[in-house]
Amino acid sequence: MNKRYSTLSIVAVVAVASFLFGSTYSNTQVGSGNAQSVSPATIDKVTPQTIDSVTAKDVQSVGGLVFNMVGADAIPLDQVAIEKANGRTVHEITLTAQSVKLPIPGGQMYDAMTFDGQVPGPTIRVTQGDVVEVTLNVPSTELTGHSLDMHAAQISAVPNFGPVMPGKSNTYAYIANYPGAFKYHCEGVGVIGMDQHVLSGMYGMIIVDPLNGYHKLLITRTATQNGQVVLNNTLIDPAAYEFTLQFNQLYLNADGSYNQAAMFLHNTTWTVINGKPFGYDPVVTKVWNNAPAANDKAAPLILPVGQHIRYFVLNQGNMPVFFHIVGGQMDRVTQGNMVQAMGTQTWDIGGSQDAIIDVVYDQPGAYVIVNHDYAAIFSGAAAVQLAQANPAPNPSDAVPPVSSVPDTSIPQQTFVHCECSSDRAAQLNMTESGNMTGMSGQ
Ligand SMILES: [Cu+2]
Repeated sequence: MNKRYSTLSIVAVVAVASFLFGSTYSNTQVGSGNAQSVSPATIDKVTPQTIDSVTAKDVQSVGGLVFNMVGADAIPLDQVAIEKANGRTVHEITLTAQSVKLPIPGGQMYDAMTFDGQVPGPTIRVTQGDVVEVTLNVPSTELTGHSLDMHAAQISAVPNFGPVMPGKSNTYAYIANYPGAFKYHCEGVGVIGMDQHVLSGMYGMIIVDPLNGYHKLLITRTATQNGQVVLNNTLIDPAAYEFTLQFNQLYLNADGSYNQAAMFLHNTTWTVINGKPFGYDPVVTKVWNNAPAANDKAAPLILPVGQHIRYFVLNQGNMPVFFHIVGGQMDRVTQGNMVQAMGTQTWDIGGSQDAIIDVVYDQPGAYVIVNHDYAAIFSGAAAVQLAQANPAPNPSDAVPPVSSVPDTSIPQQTFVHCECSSDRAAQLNMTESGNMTGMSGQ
């Protein structure tokens, strides 16, 4: 079985790699050799408009698929200063690839690949229309190359997301035109090894806030009036207590190395939220009780009752997330700049998809966030939240940097909590205001 999967993976990787990085483009004729196929001619009959498809000629006219042109929203590096002078904010972000050992429950360690020694990588926060100039450093001590694919960019994958070998770095810049909570991740080396790198920890989130801020939140409850039940609609201010929740899986061999055969079977070893299985559950599983490092101990999220809570949720993994809050409902779900639902129980979030979820908790108590897939819940996708009258410090890896858009973020006190190396934990401990600078501990 292992051989079958590795053969399949090699074929798939070569196919994708040859598409992305091959030096020639060969046009495959649509419909050849298959009478049932739809040819361009038959499509023309059912669609009156002219089909302006990408042809080999089109691709060749821009130099083939290996080309050094920038995408529509890419900024040549020598124009970043011009954009700044024209009024755009420029964020210079540096991420460093680091392969480290990180803890899993039971006192074991696994072979993690990270940005900056932490899983997920640092959360980046910008505003719609800002320039993101990002540099990936790969130290010479790394045993493999890495890369950086940012989903907030509309930019040519080649060469921007291409391999950065040990001892090298790569910089590119783009304008973040759409708001959302976008994935960034390593693509391995020319997509080879991408699964291993992402599922071992090389992923993170970049929040792009809407230029004009978030809308007020309409919440619907009921009341009684003159002996009748009436709707009680309230508009809540956009300013919110904010949390990030990134779902993923770990597929591991007994020695903590990556298990690709398990990945192909979706045979999860651990399901993680913000890098840790049960990292916000000190109550039920207690799997982190004996962790030696303070930043590894499980801690619940603390929510103020009756206040606007905003979750930035991102599925970084290999399986769907059925996002559900035990005891809660989602007052609003936003995806792709559109409100998708108001007052719903569970929201499906596919691979590399995000959702911005707004909730007001009316009563104090325990509300547990889960991926409502039982295999996911019982392998780590459960986060305890306590709603209480007074806000309290929250785990830093669940709190994003404060937005620079007015009336958006309510600043929170945090303490260092992370799936991270001891060096990184010490660094975060020294940067007490790390979550106020546009780039948080996580
Ligand atoms: Cu990598």
